[in-house]
Amino acid sequence: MAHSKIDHKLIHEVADAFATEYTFVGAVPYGSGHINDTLVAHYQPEEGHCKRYIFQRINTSIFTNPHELMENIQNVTSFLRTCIIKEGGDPERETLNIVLTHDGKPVYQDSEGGFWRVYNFIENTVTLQQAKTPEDFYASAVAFGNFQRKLADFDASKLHESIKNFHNTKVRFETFEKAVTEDIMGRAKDVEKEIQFAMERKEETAILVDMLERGELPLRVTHNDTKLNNVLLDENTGKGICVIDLDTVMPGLAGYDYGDSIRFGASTGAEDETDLSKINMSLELFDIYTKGFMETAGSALTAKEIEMLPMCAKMMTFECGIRFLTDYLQGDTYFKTHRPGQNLDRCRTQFKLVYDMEQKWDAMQKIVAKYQELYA
Ligand code: ADP
Ligand code: GN1
Ligand code: MG
Repeated sequence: MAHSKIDHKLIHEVADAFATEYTFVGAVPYGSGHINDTLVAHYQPEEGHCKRYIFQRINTSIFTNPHELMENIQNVTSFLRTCIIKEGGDPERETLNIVLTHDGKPVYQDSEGGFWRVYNFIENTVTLQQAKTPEDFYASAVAFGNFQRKLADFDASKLHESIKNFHNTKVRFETFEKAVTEDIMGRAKDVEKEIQFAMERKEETAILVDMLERGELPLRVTHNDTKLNNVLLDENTGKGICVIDLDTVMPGLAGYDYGDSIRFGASTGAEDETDLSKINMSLELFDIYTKGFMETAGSALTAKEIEMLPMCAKMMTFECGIRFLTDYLQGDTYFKTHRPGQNLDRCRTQFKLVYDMEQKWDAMQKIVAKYQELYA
């Protein structure tokens, strides 16, 4: 029942459960996340402007243990808070702050079975669906690089694995192959080209997973979902203020974070653009992100991790492409869609980006080597 319609009665029930300040006015849908139901809620003080909160109904088909999930987020945000204070930053703006329920819990189960959390709204920030300028993208690189640097001392054994095999591209590929074989919606015949594109790259899905298994790449605490709209940028200065969407903070490869950012942010078009002639991987954006990431996180990376960054960018993009295609074949049950065929459009942009990266491979490697020399 966790995915029922969110009506006024339900919103009021949620508002009543949390220890927020002031009088609840109302809440409306917010943001462009593909997973959770996000609302912005307004509260009126006796005088002055409204105070805002983020209400989020956790997608429990995907995050099946919301209690463990929120324990992760509590642990990570309180660790970050201590780091931020030590570094002289502002812990109210530079990390998510959880609002507890009246009985001191980080999550509330509503009368229909849905699980909710509330965060303070971080004001005077923006989230971008696409970099408006290379500087925006650079700012996100610095934010994600610093996030990874700060979490380097976080005890990974404290983390529950919120989604098993999240970036295990080999396992993702097996799931995709099963979806093709089962073809429950009868859609495989319409996407033969896409299926073939994926099949031709099957062997590459093992590269990173096998290196990790052989101990050639170290496991670190990573964010795992570093798209541009998961960082809040300061509205005035453009600086990366706060990394959000902490549901998938888990042990992973440093390159997963780097790669997923490139996948989304270095594209010259939207993730669901239907005109593929508009989709390319911009080397200018690739360069500036690599600069920001290497400046902040580069000195902590091994030479092998750095060498594999271009492969991580390609694999995160390919993996996302097969995930969108799998969801299309399975009837669009995982990612939120707003029109028919949207997951297929998303798959096609990812595959176009993979293709374009293959054409630009030497240049990508040269850029990474340039920043390795400067910052590692
Ligand atoms: P999803 O997991 O569905 O992607 P997110 O946690 O990324 O959900 O939230 C969706 C959007 O809501 C974000 O892209 C951002 O615009 C906005 N958002 C989330 N948390 C905050 C916050 N604390 N302050 C301001 N905006 C936020
Ligand atoms: C989802 O939650 P959101 O919208 O930030 C997805 C990511 C994908 C991304 C594709 C938990 O991210 O893994 O890369 O969509 N999150 C989850 O845009 O599956
Ligand atoms: Mg998000």
